[in-house]
Amino acid sequence: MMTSKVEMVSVVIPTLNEAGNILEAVTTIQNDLTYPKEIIVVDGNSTDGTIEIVKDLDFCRLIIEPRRGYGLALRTGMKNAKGNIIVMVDGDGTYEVKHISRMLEKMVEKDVDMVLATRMYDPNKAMGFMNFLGNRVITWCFDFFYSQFLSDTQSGFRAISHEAIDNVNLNEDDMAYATEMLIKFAKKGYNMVEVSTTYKARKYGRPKLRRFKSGIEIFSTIFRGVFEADTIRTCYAHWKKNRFKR
Ligand SMILES: Nc1nc2c(ncn2[C@@H]2O[C@H](COP(=O)(O)OP(=O)(O)OP(=O)(O)O)[C@@H](O)[C@H]2O)c(=O)[nH]1
Ligand SMILES: [Mg+2]
Repeated sequence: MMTSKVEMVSVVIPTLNEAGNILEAVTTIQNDLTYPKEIIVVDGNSTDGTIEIVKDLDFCRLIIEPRRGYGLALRTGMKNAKGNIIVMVDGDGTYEVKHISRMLEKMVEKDVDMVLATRMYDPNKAMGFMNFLGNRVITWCFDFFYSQFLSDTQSGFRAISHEAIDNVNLNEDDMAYATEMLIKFAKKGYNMVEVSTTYKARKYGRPKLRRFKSGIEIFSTIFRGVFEADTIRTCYAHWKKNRFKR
């Protein structure tokens, strides 16, 4: 696996009522990112005009995914992606989309399967305190249970090898999708590194994140991953093979 060359980048952007933010995000990507690319917006049937804005842009592909969920939207977008690299990023203008090229360079330089944008070294500290705290605890648990050294597991801004993502089976429909992806990459031994980026507070619209619901789902994903069938099956097979050996 790993990434030796960026042939084409598919930028996948989930949107749900991001009319105030989406235009700036996609035009910045269109103007800044010089690699061969496609920009795919996966909209959850927004009612605020997001769809109309994206429809008018000839450099964007619009996919409507009427089923609810951040993870579902990303999965649908990725299924339609043609690039050998997939970049996932929010359409809410909070991530520094100018940094996509830096992430891609890092991906090739380090020959890894995923580069995450970490917001933990951002001097502006634009992340809200509760999100920061939740993210910290989740990230500690994830690093501990899966022997990783990430600082921002909840970052929704990632460059991923298309081949690698096709090799893992992702089922989470909502925010836990981001964590499930990391768990399954870690289990396959895929390499993940971070690049430090800045973060901005949301200018328009409301967050769709429901902290309590997502927190429960994320922790259950982390603990389920530890006891998952494949882990148990591997251990059981090992035990069965060796049980009569003395
Ligand atoms: N298509 C689709 N997109 C969604 C859905 N839920 C969230 N999104 C989008 O996914 C991205 C992440 O959701 P946000 O609401 O920004 O969540 P967040 O980043 O935790 O919250 P903020 O701190 O306010 O940015 C945004 O671009 C949303 O518009 C959904 O059900 N369907
Ligand atoms: Mg956001």
